[in-house]
Amino acid sequence: MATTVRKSFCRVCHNACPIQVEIDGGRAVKVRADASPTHGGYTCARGRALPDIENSGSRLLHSMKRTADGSHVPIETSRAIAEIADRLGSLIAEHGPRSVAWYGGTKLSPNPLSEPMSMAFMDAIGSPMRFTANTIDKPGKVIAKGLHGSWLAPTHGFDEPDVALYLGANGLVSLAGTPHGSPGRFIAEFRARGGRLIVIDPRRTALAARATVHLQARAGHDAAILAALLNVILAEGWEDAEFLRENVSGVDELRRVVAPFTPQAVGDRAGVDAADLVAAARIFAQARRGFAVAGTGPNMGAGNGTLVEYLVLVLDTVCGHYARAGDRVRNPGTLIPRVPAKAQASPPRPAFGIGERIRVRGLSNSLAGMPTAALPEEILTPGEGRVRALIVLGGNPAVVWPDQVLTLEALRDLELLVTLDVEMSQTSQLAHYVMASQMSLEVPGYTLLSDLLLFYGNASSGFVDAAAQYTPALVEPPPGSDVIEEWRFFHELAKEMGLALNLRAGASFMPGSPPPTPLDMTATPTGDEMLEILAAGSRVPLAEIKANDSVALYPDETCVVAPKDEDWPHRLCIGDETMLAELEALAPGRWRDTDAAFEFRLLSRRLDHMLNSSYNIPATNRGKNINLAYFNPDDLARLGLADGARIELVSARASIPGIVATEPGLRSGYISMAHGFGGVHDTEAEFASAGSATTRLLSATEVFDRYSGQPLMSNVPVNVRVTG
Ligand SMILES: Nc1nc2c(c(=O)[nH]1)N[C@H]1C(S)=C(S)[C@@H](COP(=O)(O)OP(=O)(O)OC[C@H]3O[C@@H](n4cnc5c(=O)[nH]c(N)nc54)[C@H](O)[C@@H]3O)O[C@H]1N2
Ligand SMILES: Nc1nc2c(c(=O)[nH]1)N[C@H]1C(S)=C(S)[C@@H](COP(=O)(O)OP(=O)(O)OC[C@H]3O[C@@H](n4cnc5c(=O)[nH]c(N)nc54)[C@H](O)[C@@H]3O)O[C@H]1N2
Ligand code: SF4
Ligand SMILES: [Mo]
Repeated sequence: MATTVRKSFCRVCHNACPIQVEIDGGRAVKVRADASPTHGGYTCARGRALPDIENSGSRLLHSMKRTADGSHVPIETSRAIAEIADRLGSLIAEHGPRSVAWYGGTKLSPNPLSEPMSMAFMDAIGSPMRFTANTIDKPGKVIAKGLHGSWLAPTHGFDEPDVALYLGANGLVSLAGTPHGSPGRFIAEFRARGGRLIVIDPRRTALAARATVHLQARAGHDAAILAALLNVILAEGWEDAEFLRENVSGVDELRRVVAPFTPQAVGDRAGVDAADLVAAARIFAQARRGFAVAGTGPNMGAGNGTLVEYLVLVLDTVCGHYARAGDRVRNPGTLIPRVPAKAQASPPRPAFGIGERIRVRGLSNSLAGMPTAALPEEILTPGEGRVRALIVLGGNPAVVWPDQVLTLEALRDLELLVTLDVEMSQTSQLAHYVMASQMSLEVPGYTLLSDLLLFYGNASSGFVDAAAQYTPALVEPPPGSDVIEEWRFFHELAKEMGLALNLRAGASFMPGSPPPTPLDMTATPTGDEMLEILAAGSRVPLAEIKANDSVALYPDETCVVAPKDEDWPHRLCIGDETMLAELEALAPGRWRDTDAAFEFRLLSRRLDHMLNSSYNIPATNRGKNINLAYFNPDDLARLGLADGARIELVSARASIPGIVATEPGLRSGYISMAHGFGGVHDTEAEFASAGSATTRLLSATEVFDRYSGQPLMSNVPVNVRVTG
């Protein structure tokens, strides 16, 4: 067969890089960047390794069933679906629909149909127990937006900012807080234009190295630091007074609560110079346009991610970082209904304690979804409605859910654990059934996720200008394999259980979105037919997007921010009572020192070559298959340790092995180590091949965000035991 080159976009991470895929003998053999107006020919090493990822020796080519002795044997996919249908049917009959839970991980993203079809299935069985990785990531973003209200026009975001503040986010590696495209080029061009960069991170990250001001603060003090910045801005009169007067409530309440957070007191506490805090506040507030964005670190570092995200929104609001009447909307969405823009606030709304309740710790559903960190207890707590079955799609609870000890106990306690995965992940090793899934190049797709990111958080990611790309399936699954598209699994399962499914449109929460489409349960639709349903009502018809074989811009010159309606009563709220009460409790003088018994704090971090636990294979890790424990060189010298030394990290909860490495830019007293590694059997062989699970050191129940249930996952008190 001749070699052909087809265009597509990479679905390994959310950055949607346009690619050219060389296909030989029906297999992808090479991936290179495609020139494009959006990404400027950018790809990363992971994307270019896509042929190796999809054809790797560890790729799962057949579904698996667990046998009585705990090992797995291949099973025909259709047979597995019939058996799962049968088991689910009996569990629902015996324990009710709530006994069936679903968890979607980061790999929901390669296929836009995965999540909507999962939801259609959960609707059909009538279970509210739907969990995602969002509540162990940055759940505060969505909850805080609920409490604060949203501006019904764009934020400045990536649209020609003069200032950017990154709080514990490292976009140059994670592509979080950078627009679609090359993150390095975005930052370089921003700096070259005179843009000023503020980074707050205990580690001198690649991004911090390019900053105008790097506040190398202690972890876990982000709420206090943000309060100090707000205090300086309001005290100096640098706020956007007119915007606040017209559109915002709670200014006086905020002013009162942030007043005790002086730069001196907060600087002393967080280990930074008061003068640097003041400088950062001045730079941020005196810029014309800008954004602030928080990453995972501050969301995980003190069990108060919602408060941190709320104060980040407040910072942008106080500085008026919003499009005004007459401004053009550069990205009104493409594969979703047109987002109308008006220079006015949509008011705060209930954001937590809504919908289904968890039976432990008073936790419940929130705008960020059900609290994933509480699902293990929900599984292990006897009583009516107890979760007995869990379907995991593109996630890896066994190594990434906080509190691995509790998680493994819960996963082992389930009567039915099903995973949809592409390899025998750590979670799959515990599953009753593992459904071998098709991979991205084998399924059609489009950049719906990029549009949905517009609603996620200010300046989180996405296209700056309206753009979209469709890709057909480029290759067939490997010969002799028996793999299934994730959405089809749910379609087949529903058929088998005699259920009817209704598919919601991609942005079903938007006004103007069509009602759910009843699916023909006697038919076997194609992925392309399903994508049509999902894009119903889109601003640009799917046919038009399909007509371009690469990413294209779909501007709408007529989309301009309309003026505020006359007598529009609503305002953004920067004085939310619950948030301010939580902040008040952190005021200087009310601080308590905790965990003095632990010498170090363990920080979360991301690695260039990985995506959480996915694709730890030679083509991506190039021999670096374990997660090293990075230390400041002075700390290592004091401990008498050198690179490669074996240690034990000990928290109040558990201990894990680690291998030492030096990171000169890390603040003393911290260890920086990636999650998503390790095994489930606690063996030396697992450590040698896959490193260790930092989630084992975490407790889900000690320190946690009371709105999302997200526990302390960074800044975790640990001691170091030298073992050799
Ligand atoms: N200690 C600590 N814990 C953390 C974090 C941290 O910073 N520190 N970060 C948290 C965050 S932000 C997140 S998002 C979560 C991640 O939580 P998860 O999403 O649950 O974990 P991933 O490791 O991303 O899991 C991806 C799984 O999908 C599989 N996979 C890969 N490609 C495909 C595909 O095409 N189809 C299917 N069906 N499966 C596929 C992979 O093999 C892997 O098993 O972890 C959280 N946990
Ligand atoms: N290459 C790569 N890219 C990824 C991923 C990956 O695994 N690899 N994962 C993806 C996922 S799921 C997500 S959610 C995003 C996450 O993207 P980011 O949020 O940018 O995640 P990190 O790169 O870990 O950066 C977090 C930073 O927070 C700092 N930090 C830790 N604790 C604290 C604290 O208490 N306060 C402050 N101020 N800083 C702190 C850490 O030192 C670290 O530099 O990345 C996505 N992109
Ligand atoms: S940044 Fe890398 S992994 Fe992400 S979409 Fe682009 S090429 Fe793929
Ligand atoms: Mo994440």
